[in-house]
Amino acid sequence: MFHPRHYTTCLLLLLFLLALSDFSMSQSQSPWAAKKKRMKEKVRNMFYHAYDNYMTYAFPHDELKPISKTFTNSLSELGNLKLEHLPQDYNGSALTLIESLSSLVIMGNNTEFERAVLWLSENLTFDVDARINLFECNIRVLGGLVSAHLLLSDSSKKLLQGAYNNQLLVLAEDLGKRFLPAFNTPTGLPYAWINLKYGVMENETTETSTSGCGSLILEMGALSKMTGDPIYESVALRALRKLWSMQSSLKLFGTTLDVATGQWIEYSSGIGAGVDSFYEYLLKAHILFGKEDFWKMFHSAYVAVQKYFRHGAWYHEADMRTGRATYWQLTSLQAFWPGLQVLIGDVMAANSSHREFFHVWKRYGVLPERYLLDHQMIHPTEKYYPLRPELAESTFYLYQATKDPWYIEVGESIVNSLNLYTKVEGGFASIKDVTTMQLEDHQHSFFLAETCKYLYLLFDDSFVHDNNYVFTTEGHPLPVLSNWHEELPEAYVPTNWTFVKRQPRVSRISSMSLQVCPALNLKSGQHIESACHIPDARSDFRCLTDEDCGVDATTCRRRSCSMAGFCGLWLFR
Ligand code: DMJ
Repeated sequence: MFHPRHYTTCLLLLLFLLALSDFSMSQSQSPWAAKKKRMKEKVRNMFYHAYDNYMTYAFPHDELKPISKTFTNSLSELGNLKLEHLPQDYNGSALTLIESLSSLVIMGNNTEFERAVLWLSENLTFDVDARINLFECNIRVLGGLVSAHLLLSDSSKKLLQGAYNNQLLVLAEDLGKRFLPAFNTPTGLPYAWINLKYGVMENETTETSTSGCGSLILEMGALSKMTGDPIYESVALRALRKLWSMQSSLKLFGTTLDVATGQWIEYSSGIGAGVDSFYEYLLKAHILFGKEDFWKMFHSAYVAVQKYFRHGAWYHEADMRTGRATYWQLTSLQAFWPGLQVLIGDVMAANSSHREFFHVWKRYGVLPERYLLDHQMIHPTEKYYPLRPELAESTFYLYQATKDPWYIEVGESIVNSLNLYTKVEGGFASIKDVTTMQLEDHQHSFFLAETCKYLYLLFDDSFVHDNNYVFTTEGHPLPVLSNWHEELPEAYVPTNWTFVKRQPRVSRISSMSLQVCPALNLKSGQHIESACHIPDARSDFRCLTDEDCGVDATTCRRRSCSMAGFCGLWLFR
C-alpha cells in the first residue's frame, strides 16, 4: 500500500530534485551569460579607449597615432603603399569619426552619435585636393555615411528627431558624384585613384584590383536607392559585369587588371588581399537587393573557389588559367571567409577553417599578416598585425549560427590579446612584428568600425534582433528593406516568406534567421530545397550522414544529408 507519508516523502524528493535541476540549469546557463556581460563591458571600454583618444588627440583628422598621441591625415595614404602623390594641403576628413558612427549606435550611445552627426553635417567637405583610393573611400567614408543615414531614417531608433534633414545623405551624394569620373574608362572598370576635387589625374595608373572594381555595389547601390538617382548603382553594376566577363574558363579571377584594356595583370589569386570583398559583395548584394543574378554569380564563383583554392581547412592561391596552386599562404585577410560561409549555411567548412586561423592566432598571440603554409613559418617581411577584424568577424557569425559557447571563449581570447599586446595609454597601436610584439604608431579606423563592433556583437547581439542587416565589408550595417528588393518570380517566394511581398520592413529574430536564399518550388506537394544548398568543397565531396552537414545559418536548422549524398536544408520533411 502507498502510505501518505511516502507520498509526502516523494513530493519532497521531487521538489528537491526540481530545485537541484533548476540550480544546475542556472549554473549551466548563468556563467555564460555572466561572461558575455563581462566581455561586452570589456569591449565597450576598448572602443571608448580608442574613440576618446582619437577625439582628444586626432579629431578632426583621419586617424590616431596612439603612441605619439598625435594624428595622421591618412585617407590619401590608404592603399597607397608607395605613398605617391600625397596632398600638400589636406587636413583630414574625420575618417575615424565617420567609421565610428554605426558602432556608437550599436553600443547604445545615441547622444554621442547625434553629436557626431551634427558636427559632420556642419563641417565635412569633400571639396579637397586629395587623391584617394576609390575602394577604400567607398567602403569607409561612403559606407559609413550611408549606413548612418539609414540608421537615422529608422523611426524606431528615435535618433535626432526633428534636427535631421538628410545632411548625411547630401554629403554621401556629393561624394558619390565625385567618384563618377573614375568610371569614365573604355571598359567601365573604374580607376583605382581619383582626386576628390579634380577628378582623375593626368597619367594616372590604369592598374587596379579585383576588389577595387568588384566591391562597390552595396554602397553605390544603396546611394541610388536612397537618392532615386540610378547612376551610382548603374556604374558599379557595369564595372561588376565587365569584371564578371573576364573570368577564366575555370570561373576564376585574377588579382590585378588594367582598366583601360580590360586585361589581367596578375593571374594568380585567392580569397585574400585584392579579391576578398568581390566574393563577399556578390552574396551580400543578393541579400540586400534580392536580385537572382547576384546569387547565380556568387554560387558559381563560390564553387570554383572551393574547388581550386581549398586544401583541407586552408585556402591557397591558384592561377586563374590553369587552376594550379601558386602560393601556399594563409593571410590575415582570408579570415573573413568562414563568416561569409556561415551566411550561406556552409557551417561545417566555416568551422574547420576558423579553427585553423584561431590556431595560428593562439600560436603568435595575434594573426600575422602572412603565414607560409608550406614552410610553417611567418612571411619574412609581412610580420605585422594592424588590428584587423576578420577573425573576430567570423567568430561572431559562427556563434550566431551555432550558439556554441566555444566561440565566446575565442572572443575572450581575442579581447585579451588585444588588451595585452596593443593597448597603450593613447589608444590601440598596430603590431609591427608579431614575433617581437614591437608596436607601430597607428590606430586604423577599421579597429572602431569593425574589430570592436564584431567583438561587441559577439557578446551582445541585441542590435540584430529587431532588423535584418547586411554588414558591409567595413562592418557598416545596411538594413534589408523589402522595397529595395527586386520582384522575385512567384515560384521563388515560399508562401511563409512574406516580407518580400508585403511587409514594409523585415522583422526577424536575428540577422542569421533571414532566408537569404529563395527556395525553389519544384512542384506542389514535392519537397522544397533551399537554394543555399551547395555541394560542399571539392567536386567529389559526398556526405554520408547528417553529421557531415552542419547547421544552416540562415534558419539555425540542422542541414541533412540527401540520399544522393548532398548536404541541404530540406524545408518540408
Ligand atoms: C577593412 O578595411 C575591410 O574589412 C576590407 O574589406 C579589408 N581590410 C580591412 C580590415 O582588415
